[in-house]
Amino acid sequence: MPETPTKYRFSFGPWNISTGADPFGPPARKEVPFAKKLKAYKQLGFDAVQFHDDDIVPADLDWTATQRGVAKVKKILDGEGLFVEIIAPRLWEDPRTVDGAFTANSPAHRRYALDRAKRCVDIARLVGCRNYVLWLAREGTYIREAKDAATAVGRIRDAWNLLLEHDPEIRILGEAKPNEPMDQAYLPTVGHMIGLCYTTCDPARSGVLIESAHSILAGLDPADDMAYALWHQKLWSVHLNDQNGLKYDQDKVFGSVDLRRAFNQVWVLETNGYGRNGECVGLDVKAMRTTTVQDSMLHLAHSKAVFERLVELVRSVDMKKVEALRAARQYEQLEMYILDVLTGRG
Ligand code: XUL
Ligand code: MN
Repeated sequence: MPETPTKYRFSFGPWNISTGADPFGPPARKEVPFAKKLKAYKQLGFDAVQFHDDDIVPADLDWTATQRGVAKVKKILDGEGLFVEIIAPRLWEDPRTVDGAFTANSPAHRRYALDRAKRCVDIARLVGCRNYVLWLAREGTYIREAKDAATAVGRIRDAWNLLLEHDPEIRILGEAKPNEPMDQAYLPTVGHMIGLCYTTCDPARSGVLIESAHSILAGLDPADDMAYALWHQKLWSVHLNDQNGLKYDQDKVFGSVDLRRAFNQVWVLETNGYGRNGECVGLDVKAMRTTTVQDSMLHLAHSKAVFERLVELVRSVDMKKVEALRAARQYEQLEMYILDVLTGRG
């Protein structure tokens, strides 16, 4: 356990304040204007913003207009006292990424993806952000025979290298997700991502962002995934949220489905010093479709509050007692002790 308590810093992305649209229905609330979203960060007690490239400026602007657009947003951020924690190229909406981005079968479409990804590195530099996230949304297949999977993995690694070479200061964080939108992703788990990191031209600048729901969708425990990445010193950001079983990606309030699973994530982060090298606690959560626009930021405030309460609980754990129970292999008693902690009797 760290000697002086970690002062956690929190982040989220503007997409986390949404209209409630889903694949079966149009927006259910009015769009909150961008400037109002940026104003909300400090009001909600957050420190940093997570962006996609086109959250900042439209993807089709020329470089001069891009620089101008980025400078405008940077000025607002500076005025609000916010910094950019991560930036990610949105490589899944353009018609040229329908068949994947780096792994598309069309060479022209792969070129588009590489150019757009490089431009996003340049935007990261302009906003003073070193953390570049690759969520490889469409790098997978609907049918296995559509692509050669080995070639696809190589293409992802080549793109990763190209980005590292494009800017000697950028760090790339792979965000693994096993499915959705694809049936099957080429790099479905944190383990796959970390394996790839070691094959890049600069493993020291190659790491991961772990999203709780993505680990759960892969049938894995997010706390164990986090521990694995922490051991490799490659956990550079997180997207905390919750997920009720193996279904569509839900992005529920952190801890709202399984409080003990959330407690274990906080335990692993806290006891391994996460946040002490500037890492943020990112939240990738979505308000329910039924939520009104007035309440459309509560899920962020609630997720942060749950995290902070769980930090308090983790800090209250009597580690001597835990160690004694571990040594005596008294796991029944250990489990009850944890349940006591979680139910306010620890
Ligand atoms: C998708 C997801 C994305 C990434 C950022 O499931 O989590 O929002 O976090 O591109
Ligand atoms: Mn995410």
